[in-house]
Amino acid sequence: MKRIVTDKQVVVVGLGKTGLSCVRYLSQFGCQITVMDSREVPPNLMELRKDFPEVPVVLGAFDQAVLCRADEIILSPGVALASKEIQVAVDAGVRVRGDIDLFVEAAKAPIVAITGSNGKSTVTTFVGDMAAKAGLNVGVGGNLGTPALELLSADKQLYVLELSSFQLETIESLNAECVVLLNVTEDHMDRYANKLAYLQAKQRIFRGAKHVVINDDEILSHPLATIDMKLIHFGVSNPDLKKFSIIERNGERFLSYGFDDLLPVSELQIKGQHNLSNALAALSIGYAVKLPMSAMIESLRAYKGLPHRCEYIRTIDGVDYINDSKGTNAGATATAIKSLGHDCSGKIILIAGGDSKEADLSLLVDPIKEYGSLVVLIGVDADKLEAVVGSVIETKKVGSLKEAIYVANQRAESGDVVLLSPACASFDMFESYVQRGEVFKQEVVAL
Ligand code: UMA
Ligand code: ADP
Repeated sequence: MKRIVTDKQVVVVGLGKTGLSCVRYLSQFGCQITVMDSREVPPNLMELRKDFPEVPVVLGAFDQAVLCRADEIILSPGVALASKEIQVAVDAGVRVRGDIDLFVEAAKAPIVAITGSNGKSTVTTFVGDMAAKAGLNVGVGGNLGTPALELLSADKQLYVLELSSFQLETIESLNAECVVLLNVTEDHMDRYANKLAYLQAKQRIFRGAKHVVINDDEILSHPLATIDMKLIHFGVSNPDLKKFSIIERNGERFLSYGFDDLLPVSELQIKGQHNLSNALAALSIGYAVKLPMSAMIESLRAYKGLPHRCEYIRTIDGVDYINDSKGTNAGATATAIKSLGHDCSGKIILIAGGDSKEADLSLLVDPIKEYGSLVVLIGVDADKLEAVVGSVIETKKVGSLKEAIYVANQRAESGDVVLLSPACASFDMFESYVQRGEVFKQEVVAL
C-alpha cells in the first residue's frame, strides 16, 4: 500500500504497550508522529527506534510546546486526561483521544465492551471463550493485555474488550453492540478526585451502546439514561422473567434464564458466588450478541478461570493455599474472603498489603471479622491496613511475601485457608500482580 504523507501532527503520549500499538497503527496513514514519555527509558524505546527510526521521541518530561502544537494527542491509559500538561493542550484546542477511540473508528466487526471494578478479565475471557466455541473468529484484549489496535483484522467477526476507567476517560462514543458495567467499588483513588469521578469515567462505556447488560445486584451498573438501548438483566438473586439468574430446586442450584434451568451450578469449574455473577454476566452478553446457547453451555462447563484469581495452589495438612494476587482493591479482596470463608470449615489467614492507591479499605472490616483469624501484612501500606482492621483481628507485619507465607503456615490449622489477596497494587515490591502471584506459588510449592 502506498502511504499518503499528510501534515497532520499526532503526539502519542506514553511508550508502553498502548503507545507502541498506536504508532504502528498511525504509521499506516502517513501522519507526522511524535512520541513522548515522562520516563527517561520507557519500556518500548528499543523497539520503537528499531521499527520507526524516523519517529522523534521526547523523553524525561512532557514538552508543553510540542503538545500544544499538535493536531491530536493520543493518550496512553497510564497518563491521566486531567494531567496538567494535557489539560493545557486541551485548553489550546488540541483534540485528545486514546487507542480505543482509534480502534472504534477502524473496527468493522461488532464490539463487546466490559468494565467494572472487579471481574472484568474473567468475564472478558469467558465471553471470548463462548464466542470461539460458537465458531466465531473473535479478538479478545484491551486492558486484559493485548492492546485493542493489535486485534484489528478484516476477518474478525467479533471483538471482546476489557476496558479500564483509564481507557474510558477519552471515549467519545464506543458504539458497541453490547456493554456491561459489572460493579463499582473504590479503586484508583490516586488518579481520581473521588469515587464519583471514577464512576463517571466508567459510565462512558454506555455511550452509543445497542445492548446494555445490567447487574441487578449492583445499583451502579445502570446507565443514567437508556434511550434506544436494549437492556438484558442478570443477578444471582431474585430470578425473574427474561433475567439470567440462579434458581434453587430440590436443594440443587441452577443457572437459569427466566424460570428455565440452563445448567447445574455444580457443573461449573469456577467457584464462589462472585464467579456465579461473572458466569451470568457472560451468558447475558452472549445472549445479546446472539451466540448459540449450546456453545455457551459448553463453555460454562469447561471454563477454568484465570491464574492469580482465587487460584488453588495446594493443600498442606488440610490447609488450602489460594493465590488471589489479582485482588488489587478492597472490593476484590472482600469478595474473595467472603467467597472462600463461606465455603471452608475453618478460618481465613489473609496475606494483604502493598500500594493501596489511596483507597478507602473499610470494605475489608466486616468480612475479615466474620471469616478471618489473622492478617499478615506486607508492603508500603501495611500500617494503613493495620489501622483499618487491627481492632477486629490479630495482625502481624512482616518484611517479605516469603516471610508472610512462613507465618501463615505456622499458624494455620486443618480446615483453614491461607489466602494471598492483597487489596493493593503490587508495584512497591513486585513488577506486577503476576510476579507477586508467581512468587507466592513458588514459595507455597517449596513449603
Ligand atoms: N507514562 C508517562 N507518564 C505518566 C504515566 C505513564 O510517560 O505519567 C508512560 C510510562 O512511562 C510508560 C507508558 O506511559 O512508558 C506506559 O503506558 P501505560 O501506563 O498506559 O501502560 P501500557 O503498557 O500502555 O498498558 C496499558 C494498560 N496500563 C494501564 O492502564 C496502567 C494495561 O493495563 C493494558 O493491559 C494495556 O494498556 C493494553 O491495553 C494494565 C493495568 O494495570 C494491566 N491496568 C489497570 C488495572 O487493571 O487496574 C487500569
Ligand atoms: P479485573 O479484571 O476487574 O481486575 P478479575 O476477573 O481479574 O477482575 O478478578 C480479579 C479479582 O477480583 C478476583 O481475583 C476476585 O478476588 C475479584 N472478583 C472477581 N470477580 C468479581 C466480581 N464479580 N465481584 C467482585 N469481585 C470479583
